[in-house]
Amino acid sequence: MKIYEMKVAPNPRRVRMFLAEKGILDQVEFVELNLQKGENLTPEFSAMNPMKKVPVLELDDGRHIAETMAICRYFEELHPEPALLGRDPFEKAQVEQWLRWIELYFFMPTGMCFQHSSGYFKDRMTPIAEWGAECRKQAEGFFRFLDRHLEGREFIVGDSFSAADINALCTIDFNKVNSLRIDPEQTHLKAWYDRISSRPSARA
Ligand SMILES: N[C@@H](CCC(=O)N[C@@H](CS)C(=O)NCC(=O)O)C(=O)O
Repeated sequence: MKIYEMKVAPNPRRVRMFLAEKGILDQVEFVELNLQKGENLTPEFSAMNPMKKVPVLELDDGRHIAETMAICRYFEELHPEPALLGRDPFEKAQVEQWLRWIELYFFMPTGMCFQHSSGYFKDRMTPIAEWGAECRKQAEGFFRFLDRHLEGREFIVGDSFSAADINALCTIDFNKVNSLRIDPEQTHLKAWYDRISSRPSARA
């Protein structure tokens, strides 16, 4: 199996951390693309993922799966332990709820703030600085929301580590590109961050 990625990009990192938690990182060969040079915009890559985004998983029989959480779901089905997408119907739904909240209200504004403030992809989109600034406010708001949620909690969902922790950590770390960091007053978020970022998978 191969995964097409760019190692410093946040979506591929989510998959790598997920695989590391499952102990199966070495079952996959990683193929590095340079996104800024547009190596994801070629006809060959579009045939794997018409959305032209990484990560993309290539199975040994040549089939492809795009989308970070679809790839994670595939590996969760193949390797159910440790469960990272919930263990019972309620917990699975809770993890899904949090994955959607993190993706829609945290990861998306984080990415939009980066793209619209930095012009990193100005060869393929029109950056709008005001939209970048608006998205920054949304991302800042989610830091505050997470801090409140994590008071008295070890993990984002229930009493075990899940993909929600992975996705929140990767989003917080990616916010370095927006110069957005955990405020020292956000002590619950900081304590959770220190615990989660010290897991070996965070360096995968
Ligand atoms: N919804 C997709 C988003 C993938 C995505 O946006 N990947 C970024 C890298 S983190 C990318 O490939 N960007 C290249 C581009 O926009 O041209 C997922 O979850 O996998």
